[in-house]
Amino acid sequence: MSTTRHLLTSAQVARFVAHGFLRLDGAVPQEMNDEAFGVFEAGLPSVPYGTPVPEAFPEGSFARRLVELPFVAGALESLVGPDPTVDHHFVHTREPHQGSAQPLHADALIDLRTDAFDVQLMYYPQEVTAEMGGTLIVPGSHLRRTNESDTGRYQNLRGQTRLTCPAGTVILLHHGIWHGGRRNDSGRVRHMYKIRFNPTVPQVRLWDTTAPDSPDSPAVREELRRSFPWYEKATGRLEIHNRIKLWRAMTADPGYDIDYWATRVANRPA
Ligand SMILES: O=C(O)CCC(=O)C(=O)O
Repeated sequence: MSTTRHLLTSAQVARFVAHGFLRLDGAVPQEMNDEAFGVFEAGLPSVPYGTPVPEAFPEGSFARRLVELPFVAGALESLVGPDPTVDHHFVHTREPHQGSAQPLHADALIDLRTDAFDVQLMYYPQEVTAEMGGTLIVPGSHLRRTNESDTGRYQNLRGQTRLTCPAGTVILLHHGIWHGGRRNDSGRVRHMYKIRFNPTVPQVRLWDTTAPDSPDSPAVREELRRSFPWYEKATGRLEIHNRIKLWRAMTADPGYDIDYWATRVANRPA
């Protein structure tokens, strides 16, 4: 993957750590959006776990050009580092007037990592309107450990978002995010192309850590302490604790904290 200098800032990465995803609206040029439909129709070869990007997506291929778009490449590099591998890619299609929604799920059956994560790219080549079965996402759900479709019995959660977006939008998601394709009530097909990236380096300070918003800046703190409407008043605070743990790992700062929460619960005098 080519390196770009469009790296994320600390506040943007902290926002990803809090929300579990990052939106890049209209990041893909219209010529590529037009081309995407033919590429999807032709079919995509499967990619086994751990395939380096240049092998998974040969030079000049659509997927390679997609992941090398400067803002996409910069955001990916900031989250999974240079030279990630790929283990899966797939075009998710919601057919016109499709009668049912997909149950809420996470794309992780068993994954207890607290200091590392895969990133899933979702790309929408066309405008997605409210009727078109945009992906439902539950912001802030990615660190609430669940096993794949165990969340399927939840129909709606306060604060969930059903994606609407302009053509060419890319979303990068933590692999643990709760999501699902919605019912397509429109007369138009809706495509979403997903690629899963696995880091090959420790996910430590991979973004632009320089000013103005350093990893311990007020802007970062504000992102990390964000609450979401579906959180329980007390248990919801565990999510902030989980973020502190992840931020400590991602910044190599074992003392990072918010309101002494992680410090307090680590106190075990000898
Ligand atoms: O179609 C969608 O919007 C989401 C599908 C998806 O991400 C999945 O099946 O895991």
